[in-house]
Formats: sequence, structure tokens, C-alpha cells
Amino acid sequence: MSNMGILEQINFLKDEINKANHQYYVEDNPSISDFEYDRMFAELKELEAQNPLLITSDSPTQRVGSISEKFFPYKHKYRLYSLDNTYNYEDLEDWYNKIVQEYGAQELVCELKIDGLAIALTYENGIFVRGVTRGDGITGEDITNNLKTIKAIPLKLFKPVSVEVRGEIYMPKTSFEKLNEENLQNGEKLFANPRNAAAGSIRQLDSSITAKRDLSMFCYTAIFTGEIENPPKTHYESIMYLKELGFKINPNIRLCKNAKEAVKYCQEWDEKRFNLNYATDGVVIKVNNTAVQEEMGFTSRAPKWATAFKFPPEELTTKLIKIEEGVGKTGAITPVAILEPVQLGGSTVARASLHNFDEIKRLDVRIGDTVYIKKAAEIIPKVVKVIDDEEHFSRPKYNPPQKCPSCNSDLHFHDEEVNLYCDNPNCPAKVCAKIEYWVSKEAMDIDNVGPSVIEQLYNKGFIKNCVDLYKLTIQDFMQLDLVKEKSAFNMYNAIQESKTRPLSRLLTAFSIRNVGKETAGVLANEFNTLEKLKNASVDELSCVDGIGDIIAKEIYDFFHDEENLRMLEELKSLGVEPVSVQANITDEFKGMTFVLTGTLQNMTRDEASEIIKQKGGKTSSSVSKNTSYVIVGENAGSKLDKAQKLGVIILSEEDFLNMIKDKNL
Ligand code: 3B8
Repeated sequence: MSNMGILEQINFLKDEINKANHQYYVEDNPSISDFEYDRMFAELKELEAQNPLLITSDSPTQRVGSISEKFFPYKHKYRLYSLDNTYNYEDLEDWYNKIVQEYGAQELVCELKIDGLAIALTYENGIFVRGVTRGDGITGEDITNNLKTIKAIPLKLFKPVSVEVRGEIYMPKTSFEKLNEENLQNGEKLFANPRNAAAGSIRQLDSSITAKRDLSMFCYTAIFTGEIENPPKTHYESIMYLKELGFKINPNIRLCKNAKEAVKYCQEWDEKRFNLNYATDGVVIKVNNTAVQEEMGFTSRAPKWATAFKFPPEELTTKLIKIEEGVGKTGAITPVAILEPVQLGGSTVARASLHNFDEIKRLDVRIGDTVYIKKAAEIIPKVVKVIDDEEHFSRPKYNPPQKCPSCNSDLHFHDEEVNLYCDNPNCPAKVCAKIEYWVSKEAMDIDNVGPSVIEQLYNKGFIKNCVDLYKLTIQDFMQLDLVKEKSAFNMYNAIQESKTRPLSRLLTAFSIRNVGKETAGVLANEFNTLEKLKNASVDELSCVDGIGDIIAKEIYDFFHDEENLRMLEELKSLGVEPVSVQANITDEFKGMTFVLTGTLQNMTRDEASEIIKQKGGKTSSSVSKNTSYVIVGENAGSKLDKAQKLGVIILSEEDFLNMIKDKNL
């Protein structure tokens, strides 16, 4: 075989195997025998082994095994928004009617809401180049190698288009049950539901484990990043286009003329969903017309043109054993129902929320009552109703506490709030709750330091606040119950590691009122450094998309409170310096050195060098024969002269702006 012949044969085999994969894993309609498939696969592997230079990333042989040390954060080029929820048909009709009022009657698209993990896939000229988890919607983790093992994800599309596709990774219910059976026999951990099993499988550092798990993916959004012929004008058309490109889409998609038809779709699937081999927790309803979608836009967290109708949650009865009073990080006292354990919504429930003391009064919950509990997917179970059995009225009424269960201070109501509060700033339970939040997954994500460790550290007087965590030594940890050198070392290390968490996490950890992880992400993205955020005015803050006047004032106040400023200084001196997760580095400017001189009109020199770095280039402060370009602003001095002398290419600011066509930077 000539060289050309080998390349042709390799390409032929790749195409045939990719087609067979598509038929089997996407269309559910095998086109060739296993034997034929294995034969072609073996031949391709053999040819590639003899000609390793001809192996490409879209070859079906590249779907297996590699080991990573960790997953790298990746800043999404286009944010992944959440969906607003509707829980009943009335809200769904209201949502639709408001749209009709403003934009006229709209066709809707209904899709099943797959209960899996949201992922963004990037294709360049038809080749799969990257897959990233949703994360907080702004930054996720690069799990490309693991995603490559999922055969429903095409490595090469049927057309050479550039597109970012979003979808949901899931594990079929039958595969989930089989996996749990195996795990049970091997004495390994069981997964609570298919979603957790999918999450556990996709987050393996060894992708050969992921490859063994039966995962699949339904795609539901496309953002075209390059030119295409006849761009779709509706969501429905764009889904059909995804199908043509080779993606797996959920077949139960339906066009609806109005909200009534959408409600009918929801009612139908609320019953039929149990017959499906994948988990769905609702229906996503979207405005079909893409131009109208664009006009409607987004709130800070979700598109206005889509809503998720959540299927009604499961309910069950059990006995209320007692009511525990917890103290939260704000000092709010929260009653928690301790229950006789029951199985509900795929997990064991032994505790349920009672919200606040008004709620207990309204429900007239008494210890010993039989209560209804309800749990929607991912939502904390709650007590919804008391059963009026014979004994209910003979049981003593429940009275809210008057003293803090932790520090015994008097409790108070705050203005217009239903919660009771402990206002003692030194209340041990409150301080511990704050520290627990600081170390939590959502905030600084400090592994190994759980509630009992925090309580012990606090009781021994080693920590009085979150900052003190960073002063602890390995010896301090070794004085705790049952803590040996190794785990002391791990705890210490975990704390040290958290010093360079992204800014969004530190902001979340501060527990500023109304600043949860979503808002913290938006702030970090907008301001990039703590210093810039600290110096932002209320106006600047409220100009940020999704930050209203009240939250802006709250953030401003936080950064102008003396005690907080002292804390920030102390954190800094202890080495807690958040990193800003930069947009990912591309290689457009690889090997190029830029010199900036003079005053730029559209950006500072720092911002310009940031852009150069993000595109893989370098900046230098002096011009030499190794300089690739000098960017000249106003009032440029000797550097311009030198560049002219050396014959280095000189760019105006406008030339530079044209070079960095990518508007997303
Ligand atoms: C916009 C559209 C989020 C989603 C969306 O099956 C947006 O459409 C989204 F900001 O999360 N889980 C679906 C599903 C999820 C989303 C969606 N469509 N079918 C799902």
C-alpha cells in the first residue's frame, strides 16, 4: 500500500466506525454486526500503531483511557444559565401570558427535563475539541478525556461546523441498577440515584473507569460559533440541525401552539415518565422563535424565554420524633424535624425542614404527630402537613425557645422577618456555623475539615473566626480527638490549598447578605480582583447585570465596614490571595512579543497585556530585534523611535483591536 493508500484506508475505517457508533449509540439502531465492528476497529488500531503520526483526536480509537491528576478549571466562553422553575400550571400560564402581552402569541417547544449533569461541548470545524462541566455557569472543569469515552458524543460531526452544544449527561436507569448491584457484591459504595451515579462516573480521574460506565447524553442547545448555511430560525429547527450533525437529541420534543398545549404535554409526561429508562424531573418550555428569544434576553441567572416545570414531588407520612433547634451562620434559629427514617425520592430521609416557628404554628406540629413529608429532587425534604389523628390534640403544643440553644442569650425577632435570631456575635454555634460555611464545598471547599473538627478547634480556643483557620499548625490538629499525624497533615494542607481559590469562592465564603455563589460569580467575573471590588462605588456595583440597588449597597457596606477591612487585611497577610480564573489561553499570539507604549484610548496598557497573554503572547517593556509588534498609543516616546529604527512592525490601537477580533475577551 502506498502512503496515500494507508491514509485513505484509515479515513475510511474512521468514517465507517463513526457511522456505526452513531447508528448504535445515537439512533439506537445498529447497522452492522459486532463482528464487523470489531474487525474494522482492530484494523484501524493496527494501521495507527504502524503510523502513529496519522492518529487524529477524532479517531474512534481515541475514546479510551488516560489518567489525569486533577481537572482544570475552564472559563466558559458563553455562560451556562440556569432555568427558572414553575411548580404549577397556573404559574406556567402566567409566564406565557406575560410573554404574549409583550411579544404577541408565541409558539412554544416542550422538552423533557433530563435529570443529569449539564455539559458544554465545543466543536471546531466539526471536530470535538473540548467538554466542560457546568460548574457555576461561568467556570467549569475540563473533562474532555472522560467525555470522549461516551459513544453518544460524536468526535467528528457530519458537517464541518463550529458549534458549542449543551446537553445533559445521564445514566440509563437499568444501567444504574446494574452498577449498584455490582457495587453491592464488591462491597463498594452504592449510588443514591442515576444522577449521582452519572456524576460519580464522569468525575473519575482515570477515564478508563468512565469508559466502563454506561453513560449517554441528550443535547438541547446549540450556539453556532462559525458560519453556517441557513442558520436555524427557531429552537426546534436548531434541535433538528443538531440531529443532522450527529448529536443525540431527546425524541420526546413537541411543538405547542400555546400554554394550554404545553400544560397537556406536562400532564401527559407526569404519568408516562416512569416508563422511561432515564430520569426526568420536569419539562422545559421554551419560546420557539430565536429572534424573540434574543429580544427577551436573560435575568442574572436564567433566560426569560424558558422555564422549567417541575413535576410535583413525592409525599409520604412518618412520625415526628423531636424538633431540634439549630443556629445558622446569620444567627437565625431554625427548627428541624427529626423523623422516623423513611425512603423517599430515592434516599433515606430522617430530618426535614420546618422553615421557621411561624410555620410550626401554622401547621400546629406537635412532637409525636404523624406528618406528611415531601421531597422534590435536590430539595431538602420538608414537613408539609400534620395528620389529625385522635391523639394530636392531647399532645402538648410546641413552644418556640426563648433562649439561644447554644449561648443562652435572649432571642429576638428582626424587623419584618419571621425568623428568631440570636444576636450575640460571639455565640459559639453561630461562629461555628459561619466557619462551617467557609469550609463548605460551595465556598472555600476545604476537604477534611468537617463540623466536628471545627467544634473541637473552637472549644479548645484554637479558632474564634474563619481567619484563624489560616493560623493553625499541624500540631494544633494533633491535639484533637482521634487525629493522627496523617490526617492532621491533610487538614492543614487542605486549608493551605484553599488560599488560592478563585475570587468567586472567597466572596461566597464571606456570607454577605444576598450574595450567594451565583452573585459572587458575577461579581468576580466583573471585577476580577478583590481590590477593584473593594473600591467599587454603589453605582458601579448596581450597573452590573443582575445586581440591584439593594444588593449593591449591601456589598458596598460590607467592604466599608472596619472590622471586615481588618479581616481582609489579615487574610491577605496570611497569604489568602484569590486567583482570578482567566479566560483560557489560546495560541493566536504564540511566540510573539509585544511592546506597549503611549496612552491607549479603549483600554489600559494592563488590560491590553492581559489580552495578549490570554492569546498566548508575551509583553516586554523594551523594544529589541526580537519584538514582534509595538502597539503605539498617544504621546508615545522613544520606544516608537527605536521600533522604527529596528524595523519592527508598528500597530496603532485600532490595528490591535482588529487583530483581537474575538469580542468575548
Ligand atoms: C437555556 C435553555 C438553560 C437550559 C436551557 O433536559 C438555559 O434548556 C437548561 F439557560 O438548563 N435538563 C433542557 C434541559 C436543560 C436546559 C434546557 N433544556 N432540555 C434538560
